[in-house]
Amino acid sequence: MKPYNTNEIKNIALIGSAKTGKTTLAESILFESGLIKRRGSIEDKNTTSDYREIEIEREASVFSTVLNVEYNGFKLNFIDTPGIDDFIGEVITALKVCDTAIMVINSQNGVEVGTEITWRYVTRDEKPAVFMVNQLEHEKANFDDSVNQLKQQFGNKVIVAQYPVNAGIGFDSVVDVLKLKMYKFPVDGGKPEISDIPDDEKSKAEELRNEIIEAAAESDEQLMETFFENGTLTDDELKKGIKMGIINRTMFPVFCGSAKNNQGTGRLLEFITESLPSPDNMPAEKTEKGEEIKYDSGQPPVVFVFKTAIEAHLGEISFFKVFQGQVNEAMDLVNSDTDAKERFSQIFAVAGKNRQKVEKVMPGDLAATIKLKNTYTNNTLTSSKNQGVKIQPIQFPEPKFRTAVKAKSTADDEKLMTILKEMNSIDPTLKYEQSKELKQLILSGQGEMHLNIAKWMIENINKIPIEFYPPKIQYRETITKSAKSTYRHKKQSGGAGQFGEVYMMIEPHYEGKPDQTEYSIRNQEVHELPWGGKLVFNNCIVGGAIDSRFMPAILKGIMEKMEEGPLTGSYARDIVVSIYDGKMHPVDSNEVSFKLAGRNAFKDAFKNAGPKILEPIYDVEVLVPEEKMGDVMTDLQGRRAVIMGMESEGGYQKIKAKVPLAEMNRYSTTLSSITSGRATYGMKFAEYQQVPMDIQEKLLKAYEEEQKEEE
Ligand SMILES: Nc1nc2c(ncn2[C@@H]2O[C@H](COP(=O)(O)OP(=O)(O)OP(=O)(O)O)[C@@H](O)[C@H]2O)c(=O)[nH]1
Ligand SMILES: [Mg+2]
Repeated sequence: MKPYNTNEIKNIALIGSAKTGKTTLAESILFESGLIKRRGSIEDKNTTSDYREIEIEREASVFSTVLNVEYNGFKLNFIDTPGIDDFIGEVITALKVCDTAIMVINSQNGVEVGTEITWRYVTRDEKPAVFMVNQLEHEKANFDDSVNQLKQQFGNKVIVAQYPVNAGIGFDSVVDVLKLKMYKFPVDGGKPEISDIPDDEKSKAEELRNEIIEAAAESDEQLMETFFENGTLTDDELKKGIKMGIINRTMFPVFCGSAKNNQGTGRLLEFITESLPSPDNMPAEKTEKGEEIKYDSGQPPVVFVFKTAIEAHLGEISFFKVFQGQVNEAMDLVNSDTDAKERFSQIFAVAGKNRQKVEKVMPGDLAATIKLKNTYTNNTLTSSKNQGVKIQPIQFPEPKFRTAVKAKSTADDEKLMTILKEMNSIDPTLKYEQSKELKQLILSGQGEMHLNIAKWMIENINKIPIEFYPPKIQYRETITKSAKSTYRHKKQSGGAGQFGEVYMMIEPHYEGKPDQTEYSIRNQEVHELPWGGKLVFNNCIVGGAIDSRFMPAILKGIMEKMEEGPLTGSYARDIVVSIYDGKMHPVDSNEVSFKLAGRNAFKDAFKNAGPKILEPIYDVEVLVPEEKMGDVMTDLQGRRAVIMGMESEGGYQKIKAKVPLAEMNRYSTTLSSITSGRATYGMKFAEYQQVPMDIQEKLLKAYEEEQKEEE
């Protein structure tokens, strides 16, 4: 394939709710542009985009797929993204490197929660967008309802560029408001018959055309003047206005058709080449330092890896966007993040599993290379002249579903870790952590389906049987009142003895707490604990009752017990310890003795200081359609949630709540089942709070049982 210049390139993300027809539309696009000779379908499990085993099995997209086509002298790069909320990371990635989003709408359902969710990222990233109202040949298709919902949800910038004349069974015609023509498609799609608009559609078409002309005029002052002078715009002026309106996001045009029957795809492609922005029409990408990188082909290369994947018979493949300079085959670049030297030995233009070799990639274009040694998603590669430049990384969402995982056979443990590492480099929203605290391997991601699909791949592709089991909660322990204790450690068993005695007072710590005044503090150390919270350690010894060289040993003993809290073995936090007296033995006192005395004194005092178990609380935000709100609230209340607020957002309610992590188990699944998949949520760690008394009792009992079992 020949290299395309920046102004001959369009990068487009196909996004939308699940099963709206993105992959089917992509298939029609590939067909229309001549890249494939036969259109595959989801049902026949042979689309270009959903070609991975898991996608064929599930008949749904799981990964995003980069697809490029050449059309009317342009190179169009599409990224077909999965619609299921669990794979939102793929949408976020696609929007990072694309200049326009095509939001596919299923005309049977109009705006769906997936539309809403993905739109939030379109807004966040300030991307131009076009709507494609799909599935118009379906008996339940309702174009007008869909458009009304789009306008209601996203405002009057949503503007009709095409509408169907006969949506539903037998659909074959649309009126194109821009061309002021009717397009009549053959039943199985392809080249339309273009004719004048029938008389009974004329007034509607003209009304809509006036709307679009006005919107186009508003995108530019000069056009506005022309419009006022002449009362209309010429075709060229209209085109210019639409392009500007799209770039400035003052206009979101609506197209329509049937991806399944390839009705409307050709005209959509034509519109893309005429009116969607090229990379250099859009604001420049920024580096981590905030400097602009402007698609300049004369500068040394800056290349951003936005996706990595493993392909059968090929190994690791890295997808990249050139933000500056030209990238040639066999070029050596340096990774700004890992310092690795990498050779782009072969470069490909990719369309799903099809690859074409290219020799040169110009700025703004997307391509792929293989066999990079030490380069991952979000890395920037540069020539040595540009060394150190890093493109702002893709911001992935926090995980919201977790499970503990283990290999069924311990012999596979190490292999499992390697696989998880590889999976994380392909999908950064899939995270894993060997938790020292919980003694579990924790896998987390965007939902139960996300993790189940990971499990499927580990078991079916890597052939390692694994097991999911309930993850433990990172409880903490603390105290609620002050208490004192003394502990004497004494051992006399021939030879050198051991002796250390410690008098200790402990109190709860909180920010701004005044120091205790009962004993004067000679020295204070504030320790930030690695697991959160603090330990304040006061030396209040007078008259040398304990030599100061033993203080670190006492502290060490306390720390040991804090690491394995006295109640349930969880980490303890937010405690002030004052050592106010003690005794030494001239011969037998040593560090070990004081460590043990400190540890046991702490344990005793802790038990009398109103000890409490703390649990992690998360800020949870649920986005739910109005009519499902009651059910979601009832469910949340059953999860000990404290509702912090509610606001409406379009036709949705946003519920903000604080919910204990222990109650969020399988939330994505429950939420999905009580709302028929129409809600979504996000969660983020907020704080630790005391658990209610009854739950504390239960946890203490469970710990006791566990200890007994271990004995
Ligand atoms: N009737 C009708 N069905 C369609 C059309 N486009 C897609 N479908 C069907 O809708 C289902 C989902 O199509 P996909 O192309 O996989 O939709 P998607 O948006 O890529 O789905 P995900 O990637 O899973 O989010 C399949 O059964 C398709 O055959 C259409 O224009 N009309
Ligand atoms: Mg798909």
